[in-house]
Amino acid sequence: MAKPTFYITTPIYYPSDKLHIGHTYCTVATDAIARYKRLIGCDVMFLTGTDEHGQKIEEKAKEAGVTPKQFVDRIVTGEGGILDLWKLMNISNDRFVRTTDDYHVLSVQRIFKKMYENGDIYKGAYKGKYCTPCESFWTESQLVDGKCPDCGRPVHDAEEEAYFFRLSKYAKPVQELLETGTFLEPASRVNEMINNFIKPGLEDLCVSRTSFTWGIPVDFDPGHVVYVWVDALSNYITAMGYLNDTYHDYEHYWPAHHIVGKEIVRFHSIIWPAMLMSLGEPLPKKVYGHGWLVIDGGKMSKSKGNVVDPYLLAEKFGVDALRFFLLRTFPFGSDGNFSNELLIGTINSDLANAFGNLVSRTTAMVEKYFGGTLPAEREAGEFDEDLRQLQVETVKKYQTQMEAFQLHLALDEVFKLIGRANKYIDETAPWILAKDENKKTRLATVLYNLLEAIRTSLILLTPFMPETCEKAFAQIGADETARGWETAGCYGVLPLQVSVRKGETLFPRIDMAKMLDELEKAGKKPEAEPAKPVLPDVTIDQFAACDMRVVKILKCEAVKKSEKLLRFELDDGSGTPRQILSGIHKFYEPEQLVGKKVLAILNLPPRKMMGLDSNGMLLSAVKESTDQEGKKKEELHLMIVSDDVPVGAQLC
Ligand code: ME8
Repeated sequence: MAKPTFYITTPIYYPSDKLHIGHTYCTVATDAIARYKRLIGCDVMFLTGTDEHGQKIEEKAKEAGVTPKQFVDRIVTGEGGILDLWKLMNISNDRFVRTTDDYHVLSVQRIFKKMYENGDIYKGAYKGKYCTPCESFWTESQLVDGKCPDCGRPVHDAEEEAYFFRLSKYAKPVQELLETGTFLEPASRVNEMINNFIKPGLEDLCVSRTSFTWGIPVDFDPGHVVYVWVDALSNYITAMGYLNDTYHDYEHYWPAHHIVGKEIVRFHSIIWPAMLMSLGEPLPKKVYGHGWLVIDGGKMSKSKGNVVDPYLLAEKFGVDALRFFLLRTFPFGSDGNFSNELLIGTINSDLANAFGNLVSRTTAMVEKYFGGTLPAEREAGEFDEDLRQLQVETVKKYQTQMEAFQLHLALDEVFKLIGRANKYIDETAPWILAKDENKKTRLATVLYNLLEAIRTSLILLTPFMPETCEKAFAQIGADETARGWETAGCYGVLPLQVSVRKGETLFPRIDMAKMLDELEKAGKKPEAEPAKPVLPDVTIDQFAACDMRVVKILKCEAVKKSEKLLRFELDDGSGTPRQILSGIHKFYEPEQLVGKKVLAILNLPPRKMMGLDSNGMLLSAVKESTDQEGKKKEELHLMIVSDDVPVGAQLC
């Protein structure tokens, strides 16, 4: 029989900056649901990705002196970028969509055209307040004291030609969809959408822009780019092959379950279904609006400087402990106040004490009393049935909660079982049974029952802590056949003469005060380096002996097999191109530099690097800093000179 399909998505994140713990929270939650669905036997498609167009990215790239594509590439695929973060966090996405991918661009153009051709997109005029120096449109409500919110200068009434989507036409069917009660969850968000957006009247939506270019062009009207939300929302179907030939899974997987933060529920539960209605396509199965992680009640944001770095936490606590903490602590639909104390406290109480201890005590007793392998004989006793019963119930309750995306409640159930198993140890007191030769069979039964309770817990914890559960399964002697969903809650799955392997401590206890101190140090911004003392005097003749000139970069390429080196061909004014090698690849891509004029010293003795001659040296300013671990870092900035300065001009 074909497996049931299950398609789940995260928002596609903006690569305008490094992602923080809030993004990690959403992706880890979605990952746990995807892993759970695979575990119970579904054919899962898990999609995440990046939303790479729009004015903000265009501006950030400009500030950084690179093209928008170079800018997003660095954040998405560069070292320590988004792909690296998901790899680190053990995210099991099946596909990754970037809105700059060719197939997506093509599909979005076709989607836009389809809605235009069926009369749902029309050309009109966008009226607003315009700030000429910023080249930006604002609505009345965005103005600050009637002035541009960015630069504070006066604005004037202006109009620009734009395309509009007939969102108003879909108000009624969208309201009906919201009222089904199953489409948008948690239920509280339904009223919010209806009262705040639908009831006041849905206005048609402006879906094209002409004020910037970093977007998907409207192919039948160049000069207009598609509104970034129309572009972004479409990812959920373009990445399955809707209106393109790159993928062919649209019929198979669509519709999806969308996991999104509460601030973008409006786009997903009003605009997105209206777009799909216009396209005549099936509507999403569910939109789930999760809460925010906040710090002292306020949302994390780069501009507030209060973001929490997932890399740092994963490094200090381990990936699984971090994944677990995020999903165990905060009810998925509500906001949660993040703090390092809470994180350490949860790891210590749930993972080190309750869970880790159960595994280590049980395996240690099997080793101590039976040399690691249990004998086959059994003798039932008091408390056994109670523990066994709870396993069966836990699996059922866990499943109900997981199906409702109530991840913290699902974990509550598992921890009730873990707590019950720890209590069973106290009730049966294996150390007393061990003192009596006649009670060895009973002792073996107690330990076997504990191993079975642990085995069930591990199956249920796998979606949350995949790596740890793998290790713990090995420690309790559970092979592949004893790890499957169908065996959760069953009794007698482990071999009667099961052998355990006491391994590393799964979660060592953390010293709260010491760790808080470490985190504080690591999180502190590196202090400005003191200025270096000026070097001893040189004579004017010594200075004049250095032949430093303006050179133009004719060619620039990476040196094979070298991470650092770039090879430059330079016009130094002599008529013969000069070759110089420079170790600045970490800071510049070759295509950024071609055509630029820079400073070089030409009369240093030639040097060979990676078998190539370097005849001089490009001059750079060195920015020294200390990173979070206290390591010294150097950043090089080439001395780029204005284009007006002629090639060959000497420094004097
Ligand atoms: O909105 N707590 O991208 P984005 C919890 N590109 N979750 C948080 C969070 C926090 N403090 N901060 C961010 C966009 N998130 C659009 C989406 S989808 C077609 C386009 C999570 O980079 C949360 O899931 O701003 C939120 O909705 C998402 O990151 C926003 O990411």
